[in-house]
Amino acid sequence: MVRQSTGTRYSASIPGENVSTLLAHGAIPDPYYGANELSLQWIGREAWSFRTQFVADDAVLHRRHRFLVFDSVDTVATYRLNGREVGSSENMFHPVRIQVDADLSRERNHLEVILASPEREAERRAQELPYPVPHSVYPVQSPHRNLIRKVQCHAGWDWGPALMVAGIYGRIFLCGTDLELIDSVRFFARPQEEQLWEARIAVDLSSFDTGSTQVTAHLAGVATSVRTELEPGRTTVELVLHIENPSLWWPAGYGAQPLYELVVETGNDRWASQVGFRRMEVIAQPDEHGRSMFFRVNGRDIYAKGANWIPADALPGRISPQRVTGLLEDAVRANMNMIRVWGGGQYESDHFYLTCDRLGIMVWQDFMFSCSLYPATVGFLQSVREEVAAQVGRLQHHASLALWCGNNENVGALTWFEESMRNRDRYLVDYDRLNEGVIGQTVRSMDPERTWWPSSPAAGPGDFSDNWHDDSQGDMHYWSVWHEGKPFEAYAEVTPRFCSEFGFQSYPSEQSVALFAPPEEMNVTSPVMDHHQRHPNGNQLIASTMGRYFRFPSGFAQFLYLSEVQQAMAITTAVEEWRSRRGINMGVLYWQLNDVWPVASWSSIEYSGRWKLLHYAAKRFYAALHLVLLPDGGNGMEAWLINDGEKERSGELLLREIGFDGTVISETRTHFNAPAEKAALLTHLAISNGGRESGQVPDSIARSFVAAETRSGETALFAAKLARVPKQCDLQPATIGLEPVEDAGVPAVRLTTDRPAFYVRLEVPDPGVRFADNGFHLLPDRPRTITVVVPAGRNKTWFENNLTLTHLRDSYQ
Ligand code: BMA
Repeated sequence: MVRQSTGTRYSASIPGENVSTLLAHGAIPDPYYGANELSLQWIGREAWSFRTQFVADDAVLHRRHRFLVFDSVDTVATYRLNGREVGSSENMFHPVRIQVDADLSRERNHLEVILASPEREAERRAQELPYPVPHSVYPVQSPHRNLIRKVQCHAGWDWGPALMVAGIYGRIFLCGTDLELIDSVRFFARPQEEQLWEARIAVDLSSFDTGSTQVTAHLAGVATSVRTELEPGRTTVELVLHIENPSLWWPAGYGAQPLYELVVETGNDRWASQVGFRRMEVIAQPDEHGRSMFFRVNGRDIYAKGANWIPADALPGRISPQRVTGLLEDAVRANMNMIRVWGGGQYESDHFYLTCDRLGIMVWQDFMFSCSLYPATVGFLQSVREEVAAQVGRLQHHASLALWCGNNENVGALTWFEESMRNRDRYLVDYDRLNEGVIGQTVRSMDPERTWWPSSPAAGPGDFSDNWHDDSQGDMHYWSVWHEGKPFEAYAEVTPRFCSEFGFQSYPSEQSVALFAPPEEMNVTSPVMDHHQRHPNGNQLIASTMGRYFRFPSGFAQFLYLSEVQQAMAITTAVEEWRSRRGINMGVLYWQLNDVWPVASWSSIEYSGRWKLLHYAAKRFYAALHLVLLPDGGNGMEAWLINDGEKERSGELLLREIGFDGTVISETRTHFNAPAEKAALLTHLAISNGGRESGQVPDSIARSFVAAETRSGETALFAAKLARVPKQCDLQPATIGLEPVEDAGVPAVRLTTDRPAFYVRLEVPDPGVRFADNGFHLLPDRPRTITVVVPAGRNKTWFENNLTLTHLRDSYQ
């Protein structure tokens, strides 16, 4: 790699980028530590080049046409082969295929990819625009990121650093052909009659001559071929296969994920991947509440449960298949069945989508446009047309791909800027040219059977309202609790048909904070902590929410812990309310699953990979069968059983009011029936004076809480809930016993307590440790045994010596 302005050279590995390379050479400090990011902004203002030498394979040299192919080049690039310029590109979201017939030498070849400064390139384009096209601005921000086709959050976000990397990702390879190459293979499967499916396979070919080729498809033991005539240019060939009785692909929790290998061969090329048989529909139909919004798979109405995905790292060079697999497996471990690939990030790797296919994670796929207005110039639209065709061609065959969505919050963005407020018509026309005119039109022509959803949030196609506050139709981004500072109780005031975003921030663990802050900065409002908080008033919102609900924590460690507790509490409140309205609401995706660096954010898994308490809470609140206690609006509590399963459940419910000293104040036992695929109100419990004691100062001190238990066959469920906000509860100090045990050969800890303890957190200093449950409530008469998965290299003794425990009463004096 060469820094163009100085000629300084560094050995580099590809896939990778300049920032990771400089760091590996010790040429820059860690961009994630302290405020180092600020001193590294020069990197994005420089041009860089990557050089290599190679000898071409005979197999390629013998072909009539030869190509150099790059999966993704970030961003504005010129290509030189053996000293001659052979091509250029300006969009990292489509592959670059450069014809190098005469330029490829039989001897050693010298290849150079020169990457212009992304920041200067964006600035140059801004100068050329006939009128400004604004974008959202965060505390550290590279300007005009919306004018170049690069991962939008590389320029800085409200959870991410501004690191305008330049690099090359995915594969670089040479290929040769005498006539044609396969650009993409699209797969359309539908049941024809009982047990018989028709699989239509569209093979998109590029031909470089006139001639003919044989196209063959193999699937599930069946094959078919067709001979086709080719002219130079693009041709699509269709093949039809009939597959008897294929096993159906289901979302996680609803059934298995059988996948079939699909192989397409032509005279000169071969393509292979995996496909699944399923019918995926989005049901957006008028009903008594407005218009529905839910996914129906193989005829079953699916309740979508999941989170929003952002890139796995701010530095693309650090994103490995292992990390992606780990995050997706963690999503499924928390009972998720859907991930939204958010529009400010990137179209993910093939590995990502294959993993989603394998795990049963439905993918809500945004196109990569976010929180901004975008130009509608001829060149920009043409570049996006190529991008969309490439991405639809690459991803369309995946069973997991559930829906195409035009962008993130770009309709809302029309109201964020002075320019677009003053001249909405101009910007709305531009929006529509890009959104419907290019993206929607390309999607519909290449993938007519999959739902095209114009934006997130959106009321639906052809509707240009921003849908932020409309819970009658479409998908909703419900941000009133975080951005508008409303109390958690406000979640109950809306019933989104499908909530594709809502979130609440927390800090990561002390261990993660140590990745960026020196000991003397371990104070929530220290400069470094402020630097790792990108939401302009995020720290104030976290602290003021603590004041609203909790007794203020006694120290820094307690503050971090409590920030996780309140985040888990916020999202649990929302999900439990909305799942109890199953039918009207049919999906929840919280913001956000993961982090791109160590930071205060809305994520449930921190950058290190450690699960925050929210992720453990998600495992509980997304369970297919979930027992919920909800305030009844008065002094009592309702017990609900949410049943996503196909079977009705019946059994016994025990509902108790318990004092904070552990004394049972009252209890009721009832029989319940909870129908399949419904949320059922089981019973109601009046609490003695709402858990309060009158005549006390303050009069609102609560002395009790509610616990519910159900037993239905082998399945036992438990829920406990404070009847008042935690700061008003007279929580008692508890002595918790921790005993390392084994549970069926698996390491575990047994916990006992002399008093009820809330939000009990187990912690060890290794982000790879997974507890079967964490952040739970512990009662004296309900000891718990929690199994633990300890990463390789850590033994039982290490675990026992490093395990610590805290709970809510311990967070304050
Ligand atoms: C949303 C997202 C992101 C953002 C988040 C938190 O609306 O789409 O743009 O990071 O809010 O503010």
